[in-house]
Amino acid sequence: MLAFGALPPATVAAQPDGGPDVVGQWTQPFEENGSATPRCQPAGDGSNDMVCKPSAVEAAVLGDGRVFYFNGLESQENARGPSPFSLPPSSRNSQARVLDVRSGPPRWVVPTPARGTHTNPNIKPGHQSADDPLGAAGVPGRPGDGFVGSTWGSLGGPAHDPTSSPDDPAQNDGDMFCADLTTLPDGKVLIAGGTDWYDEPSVLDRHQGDPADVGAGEVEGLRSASLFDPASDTFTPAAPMKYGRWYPHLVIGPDGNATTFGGVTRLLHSTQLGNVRRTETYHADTNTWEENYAGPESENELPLMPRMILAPNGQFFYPAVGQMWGPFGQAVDEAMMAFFQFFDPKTKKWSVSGAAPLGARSGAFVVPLTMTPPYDHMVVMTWGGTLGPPPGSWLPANPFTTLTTIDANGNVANRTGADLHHARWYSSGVLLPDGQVLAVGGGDKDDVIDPGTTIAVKTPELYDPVTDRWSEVAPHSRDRVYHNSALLLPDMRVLLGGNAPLAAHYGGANQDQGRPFANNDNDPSFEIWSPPYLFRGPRPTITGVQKGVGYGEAFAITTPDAGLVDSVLLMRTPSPEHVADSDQRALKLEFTRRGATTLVATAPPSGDVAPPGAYYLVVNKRSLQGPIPSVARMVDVGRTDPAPALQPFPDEPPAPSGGTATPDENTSRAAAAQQAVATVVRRWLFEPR
Ligand SMILES: [Cu+2]
Repeated sequence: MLAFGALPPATVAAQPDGGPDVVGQWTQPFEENGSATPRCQPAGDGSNDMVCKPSAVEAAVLGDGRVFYFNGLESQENARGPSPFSLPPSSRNSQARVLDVRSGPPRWVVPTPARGTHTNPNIKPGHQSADDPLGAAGVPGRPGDGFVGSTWGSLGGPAHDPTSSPDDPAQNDGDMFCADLTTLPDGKVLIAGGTDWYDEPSVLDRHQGDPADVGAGEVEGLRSASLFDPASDTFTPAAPMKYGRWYPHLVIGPDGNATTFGGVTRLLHSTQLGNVRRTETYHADTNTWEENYAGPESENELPLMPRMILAPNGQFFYPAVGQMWGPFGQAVDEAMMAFFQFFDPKTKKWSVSGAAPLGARSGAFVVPLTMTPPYDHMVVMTWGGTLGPPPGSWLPANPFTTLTTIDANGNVANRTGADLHHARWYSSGVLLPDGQVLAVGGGDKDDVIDPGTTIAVKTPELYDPVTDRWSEVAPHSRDRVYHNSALLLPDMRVLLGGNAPLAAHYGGANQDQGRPFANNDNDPSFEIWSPPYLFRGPRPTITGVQKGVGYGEAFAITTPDAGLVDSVLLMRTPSPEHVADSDQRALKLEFTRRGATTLVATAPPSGDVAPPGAYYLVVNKRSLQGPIPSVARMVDVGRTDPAPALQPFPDEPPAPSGGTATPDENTSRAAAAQQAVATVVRRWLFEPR
């Protein structure tokens, strides 16, 4: 018999046992200008539209310790009908913000311009979809655009540029949503790719004075690239890429240049039967993109947002993970997405290194564990997501963990790790200074299949690579499912933000559909987690270190805690987007003690293991309960600079957050209760008694 009175309380998982020294501690949620400021306000442009506080869909820690972020699905709340038809005319370009939690209450800066500087270079003034009948009819594009364009080109067919969207309202022609971002060695944030929303064909359009919007939605992958300069909080346009890319991925290479992988030129009415097949590398010194092409082996079929990682052999590793949606994002030759592969930036060619143990995974998180000297191998950890190439995402989320070792010769070996306590799709991951890994956020199934039916997983888990165990930690309070982001702050706390779901069931305005469906609101709030290591006693301090270290350079770190320090780390500043952070990495350094207050550490040997750019320098102090990290100093790797390194956060205690957030009407409680009933019924029916 079912005892409804005995149902578990509101959250999906109960509070795990233990004090903050075991499960850590979360701040209250806080959002831009607090709960006293309405979350959404009239756009003030004569339309009936609202403009809401942006939600952190993509984020990056800046060199001064502030956090840059921008949202996605901006103005979805203004959609007036089913989103496939009303999203393109109603959506707007995403908005960026800079969040400062270094001291005192959180503060925000609105960059100039708030929407960035993306523009669609493909738009021709006055252009209508009927003006490009070949493109609209799906005539093959250029080689590299996708499977069709490359195949057609190899047969000698003439090239056609298939992506020239109509000149519709400009409010959403340069959306940074679905771009990727990474931090360049000079500290600027590169944002490449993105979205131009339009109707294809554009039959009726409210913005043109028509009574309704009629036409099927389309997103064009933008060629646009922009740079955000933290010194002035301004955007400037960068040279556009050759290929339009929606959901590409950027990774910094051994020389500090960013290479973009994959993405699609048109998502919904795909004319290419696949994604962009060539990579491009951005050269910041000349503001140019170089197409990496040296023959057919330079092309490959990758899923959307392929989780590329720079491996210790100096090549980019594809871990068989991306966003493998159904019914979109599939490709004729998508079987290749289930294989581990390398892209060699020197030869510009791909090679296959074998089948991934669980095949292709969608919406899984991938992070390399802390590397140790002599950095001759890397262990890449992957968890959760759904299995299979498109439409593998129709399957429920899985709890599986795999550990893939890649050595300096490119040999790849696999082992299985412990299962998560909670299967999760679209979880974020944060590598911590004690070597443990936090899996946080996500939902119990792919939220793109039927938005509003996914139950948020609110209990994060901590993985210990030494014991191969996941343990639950304190739950956060808000749903963080589709488009969440998590990152390590320079004070070694974890910032969690974002939730920008699609409208429930692809319906109209993006708001709660009410019970029995899960919470489906955009959430611009953040929460900050203090990990257990911050409750183990006084933290060590770094009183001085130089601002830049060259490869292999021995450098001094002054600290009154030198005698107690048992590890010195460099951790690359994070830049997560769409639950991927390809540049996230940590390296333990060799070091010796010189007197009571000085450590002499050796910088990593090369860009293959530590690509140039900004890193957190952290020292860990021994304690009986485990390591206690210092607050980070910001150190540039790859170039010597004797000036003192900045420490953006005070030593102790962690800077307070102290902000407030609009309460959310959380129908996930009802949805979770329903799910609990289903679980009880399933057990009662199927489990042996
Ligand atoms: Cu997305």
